[in-house]
Amino acid sequence: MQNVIDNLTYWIMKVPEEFTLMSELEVSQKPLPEKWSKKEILGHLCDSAINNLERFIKVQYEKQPFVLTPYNQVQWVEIQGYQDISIQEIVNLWCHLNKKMIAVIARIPDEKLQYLCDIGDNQYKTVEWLVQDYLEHMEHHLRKQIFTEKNK
Ligand code: NI
Repeated sequence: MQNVIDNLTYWIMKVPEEFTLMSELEVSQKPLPEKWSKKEILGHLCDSAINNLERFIKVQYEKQPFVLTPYNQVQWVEIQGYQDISIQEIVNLWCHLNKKMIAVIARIPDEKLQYLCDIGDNQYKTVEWLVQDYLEHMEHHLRKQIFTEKNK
């Protein structure tokens, strides 16, 4: 899990730094009316942290295999109105949530990393896999949609 913690630590330093280089206009622009702006993508990453924090906590005490309940990502972004919140506020929220995420991940005992979760469609994954997947999902959005070549 140390690699996940190291990478999250890196991004907690990097994300605020990169966003200070972008204008409010740039972070609010939607490529298409139905596509997320950079603000909304970072908001989506806050939602991912909120939902995964709950999972990484519950999986440690609930009956196995823990069943993951999906959440409607589009509705979460829309209902919370990330587009109308300042980028500074979203960056702060994202940083705090990921610091909390590091604290939770760091405390998962080794044996619990092997607990199984039901991710639907008769597929079962370990907690370790889910934690890794949390980071990969985050990095995918950051690299492909937020910090494209220009900002890298
Ligand atoms: Ni996503």
